[in-house]
Amino acid sequence: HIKACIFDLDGVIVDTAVYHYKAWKRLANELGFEFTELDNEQLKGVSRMRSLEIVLQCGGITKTEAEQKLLAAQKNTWYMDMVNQMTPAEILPGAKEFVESCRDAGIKTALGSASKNSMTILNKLNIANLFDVIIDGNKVSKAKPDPEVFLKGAAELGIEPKYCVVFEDAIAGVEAAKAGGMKAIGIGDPVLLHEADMVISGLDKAPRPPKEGAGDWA
Ligand code: B16
Ligand code: MG
Repeated sequence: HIKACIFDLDGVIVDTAVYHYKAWKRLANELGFEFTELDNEQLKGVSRMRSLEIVLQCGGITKTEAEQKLLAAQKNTWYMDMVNQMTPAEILPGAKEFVESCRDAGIKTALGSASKNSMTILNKLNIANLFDVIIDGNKVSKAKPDPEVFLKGAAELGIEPKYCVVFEDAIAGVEAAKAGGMKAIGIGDPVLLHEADMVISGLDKAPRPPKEGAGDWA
């Protein structure tokens, strides 16, 4: 019996990966090397500082910790310039409707994202009020695949993990949900996300929960 749905942000509710990619590519190019869309796949669901480490590895470059902080801040400035241009039209198909249908069915909703910019993004999309609880990169100390982000979401909602379903597009995110004792619905490639209980192409394809009191959700 499902009592709460926890949603990842990038790749589930909105596709900010394209903006992350443009900003990381610009950083790489200024440092004198190429960064491809395929390289960018490795950054999905990964924290900002870990992403930078991967980018620098792609260029075979090492930087001091102080330099890394500056580079990550520079990337984030470019990224936020793009985020600030976002509109609600960029919400992924069916995402808003699905979260609303959960709420109509009496199911609690939470956001569980690695992004420290989650609040800004949700506000640009006008959907911050769709989530009962928001856990973002500012509230966690351990990155996915550690289950901390989702366990905090469940705890703040007051729902036991076994009654929670997590919607995730990243392998590390699916692993985090399973490690937390939750159900996981993967969004994307069934081969990559084989640890999920079910994989769909997007929230427009998610089975709608029944209206409150109308019985159980398959
Ligand atoms: P920020 P998610 C993740 O979001 C992104 O997938 C990942 O590419 C990004 O590096 C991470 O957020 C941190 O983002 O730099 O904004 O703090 O998928 O967990 O919603
Ligand atoms: Mg994601």
